[in-house]
Amino acid sequence: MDLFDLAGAASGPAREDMGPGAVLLRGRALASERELLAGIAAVAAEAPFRHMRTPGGFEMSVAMTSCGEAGWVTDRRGYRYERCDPASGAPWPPMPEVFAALAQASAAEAGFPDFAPDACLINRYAPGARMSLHQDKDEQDFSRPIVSVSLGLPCTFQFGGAARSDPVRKYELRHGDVVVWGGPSRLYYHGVLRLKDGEHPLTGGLRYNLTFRGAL
Ligand SMILES: O=C(O)CCC(=O)C(=O)O
Ligand SMILES: [Mn+2]
Repeated sequence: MDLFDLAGAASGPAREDMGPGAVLLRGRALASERELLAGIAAVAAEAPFRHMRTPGGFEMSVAMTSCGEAGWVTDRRGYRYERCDPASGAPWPPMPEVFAALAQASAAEAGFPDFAPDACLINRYAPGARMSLHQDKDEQDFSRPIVSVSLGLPCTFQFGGAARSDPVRKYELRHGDVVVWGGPSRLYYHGVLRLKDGEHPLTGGLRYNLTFRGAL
């Protein structure tokens, strides 16, 4: 370790600019990694992970569930937020306090001090799962940012621009990393390349992603 590394370690994890209003906060979720994973398990015990279908009829490779006042769903009728889990008819599980606190603190650090998420989509990737380039545009009000937390196996995250054809940059997202995008980049295209095989001490062969939104 040289002096530069020591200085970096002393001043906390790095912060990388990804574009206007978009920032990668390395390691911001590490301090609450166990509580976050316990929260995911508690939510999934009530609202199990499922592979939903796109409006075009394709089964998504990513398994999903949600918590908070609304959950993101897709089926033949389209993409939308629902207050109840269609699988059970019951309201989505409440958002664990540790989720909301991390989302709020991360958004504030990225320059969005008043973010209070009402929805958290939980994505679970097994090796081979991917999420193609898309915009998050099913929310009511785009003045609120997206906060995305990565846990478990690393992935390659693509972050582009306002048009699907804009060039994309690739970022390796590792366990504990948080990405926030809002303001001018709120509707930027993004996606996740096929997850590679691996083994993580806390999640085994899986990657989890929490995306916090202001949906309603
Ligand atoms: O898994 C990720 O890092 C991104 C997930 C995502 O873009 C989404 O759920 O809309
Ligand atoms: Mn997205």
